Amino acid sequence: MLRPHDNLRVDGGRLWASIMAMAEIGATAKGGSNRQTLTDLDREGRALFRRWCEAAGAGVRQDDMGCQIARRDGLNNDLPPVVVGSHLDTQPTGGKFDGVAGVLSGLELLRTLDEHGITTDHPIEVVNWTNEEGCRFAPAMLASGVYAGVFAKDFAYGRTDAEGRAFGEELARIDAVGDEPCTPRPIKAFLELHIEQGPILEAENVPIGVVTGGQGIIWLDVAIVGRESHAGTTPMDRRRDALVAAAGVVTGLRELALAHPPGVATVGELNLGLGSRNTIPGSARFTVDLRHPDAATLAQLEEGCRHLVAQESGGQHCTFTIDEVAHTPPVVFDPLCIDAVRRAAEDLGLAHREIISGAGHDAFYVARTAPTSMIFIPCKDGISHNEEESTEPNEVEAGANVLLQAVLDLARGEG
Ligand code: HGY
Ligand code: MN
Ligand code: MN
Repeated sequence: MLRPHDNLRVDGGRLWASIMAMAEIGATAKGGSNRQTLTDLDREGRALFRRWCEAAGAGVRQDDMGCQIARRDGLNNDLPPVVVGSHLDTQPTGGKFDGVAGVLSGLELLRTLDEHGITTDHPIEVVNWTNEEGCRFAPAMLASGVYAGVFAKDFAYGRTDAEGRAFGEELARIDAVGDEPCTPRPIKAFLELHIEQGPILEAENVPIGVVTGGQGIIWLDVAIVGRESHAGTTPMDRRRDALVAAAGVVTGLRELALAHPPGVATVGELNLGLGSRNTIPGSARFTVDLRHPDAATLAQLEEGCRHLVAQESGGQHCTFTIDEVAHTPPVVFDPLCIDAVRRAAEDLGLAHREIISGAGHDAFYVARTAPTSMIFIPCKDGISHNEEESTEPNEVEAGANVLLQAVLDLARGEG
């Protein structure tokens, strides 16, 4: 039985053009994006998003973590909104689509409803979550984490980047401190469209991922301290080489992850301080990113990592510290939201498959406060957090149509 607007579709060309226009802000020489959170480029991208939303008839407000919330009123504004969104901040060598595809698919939803004069029963909101990436200010998903009560606002405001600049100061510097508290509000449902950032959908030639949950994530900061000494005069058995200890941890982590499939372990940042080719490294600071879909196995990975740091440090007569930066347990999304995504894909005649998210997303934290699910679209070779990240116009359009139809379904009032 056809329901109103079942035949409504987004304008895929307009959506693609908007993604390309956003990509010009912080464009890198290799065709990617470097629009890191709370930089002047982020401010520019936020201003563009605001202008676009206002032109589509939506009002835009900001909360005190800088999240932008574009709202299209419903027929009954006492009803909780159906919310979509993702993030506009990027990695330093990021791609055009990570986060942006989800935010601008939400914009396209607003534009489509506006041009067809359609008002849904429930209001609709589109959110640009601040600092999803966590590369400039760790941890990742910082604003959605504050929203869900995982992080205190003061903790977030005090986070500093590599130059020592504080999150709260940078938020104020780009005029992104809204007066609305970044705290849970009544939400009917939250849906986040995102590129898969992995190889499964492309390999199976399936255009839509119905995301049922996400793997758990642990971020650790490790500091190993040995003793600087002369590279030429210090015998091998008298060294306290922090880098040798760190290297043992890096290679041990690889073996640990391989022994716990499909777990993954990554050391993405390693810092030796000033460093000198003829001085034995006395200090090695590095990050550890551990992930697994099973909570107990993720705990085993963490325990194994801690053991490795102690063992390798001891082997080099070094001391060490390990600080936990974030711990996000595995996430299970809401069955009704998952069904809405699946039904939309079916009604659109799009092949789809259930999938667990390997990457972290704002939806992981929002899911603690409201019914939530995600829609994945393929990305070329499964590559992301890379300037070559890419997807196809028809793939973004298909995902945006699933988002549109799922939202229309969820935004129908009872009765
Ligand atoms: O780390 C993540 O999975 C996300 O890209 N912030
Ligand atoms: Mn993302
Ligand atoms: Mn990312």
